[in-house]
Amino acid sequence: QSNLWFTELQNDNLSIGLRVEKTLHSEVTPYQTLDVYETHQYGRLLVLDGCVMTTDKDEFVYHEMLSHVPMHTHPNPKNVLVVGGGDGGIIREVIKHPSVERAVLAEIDGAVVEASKKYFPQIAAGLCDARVDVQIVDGIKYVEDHPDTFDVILIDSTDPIGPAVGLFSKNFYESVYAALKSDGLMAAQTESPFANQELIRRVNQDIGKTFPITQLYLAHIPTYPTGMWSFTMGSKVHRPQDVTESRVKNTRYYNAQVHHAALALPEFVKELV
Ligand code: AG3
Repeated sequence: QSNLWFTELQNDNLSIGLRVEKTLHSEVTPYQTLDVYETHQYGRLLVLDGCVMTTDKDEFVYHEMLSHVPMHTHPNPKNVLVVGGGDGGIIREVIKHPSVERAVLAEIDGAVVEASKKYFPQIAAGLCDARVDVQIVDGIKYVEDHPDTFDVILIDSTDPIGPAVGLFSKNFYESVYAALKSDGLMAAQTESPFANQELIRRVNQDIGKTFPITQLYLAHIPTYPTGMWSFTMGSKVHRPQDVTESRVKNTRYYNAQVHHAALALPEFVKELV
């Protein structure tokens, strides 16, 4: 047994530890530090700036829930934009929808895309699909430059510190609104209801001021801080409550019942919205 442990200091008082079998990769990119570890418990682990981004064993929960809840809420999503998400997990789920004609990935750090292709082939698999357009660009600028273009925009960001701060701002949600077609909708990962209450409250207010329909929803992600994770959807017309069945069959977490269950909020979470 190696005695090497990866520890994410989730805040001043909380951490998660995973025993490391092997360090596979470490680099400092122009934007962040990037590490890949082989772990015993969760398989391969991708880390940016010391934070768990994804692991082989639990990535399906996050990637399916950030994509399929909004993708099913839209009746016919053809043009989809993913902001961040350089590992490709969200894109892989998006292109499971037969209606999708074009999926753009706007990732600021090309090193994340390269590392994912090399160390997480199952997660990155969709990046080579003919419908997918990988752009190594600033997502904020990309969104500003493409008004009235997308049916669905998914924001797969890191935590609201460092390179991702701008992806949690009201200005950004307003440009996302403008980049969506007249019945478009968006969803973003919005951290843990146990650890990030102020952020969730603020983001729900800002998205609520920008979009007529706002919906917080939840999933259980074992390797993220506290394990309880939130996502926030903003929609111009379509309601997540109106989904009746799943259009994708090859999922491991998402189905129509899970879709509706994810919209049910515990009392202490309701207070945040
Ligand atoms: N997006 C990062 C979610 C935030 C995790 N935060 C943390 N570990 N402190 C993940 C990208 C996966 N495509």
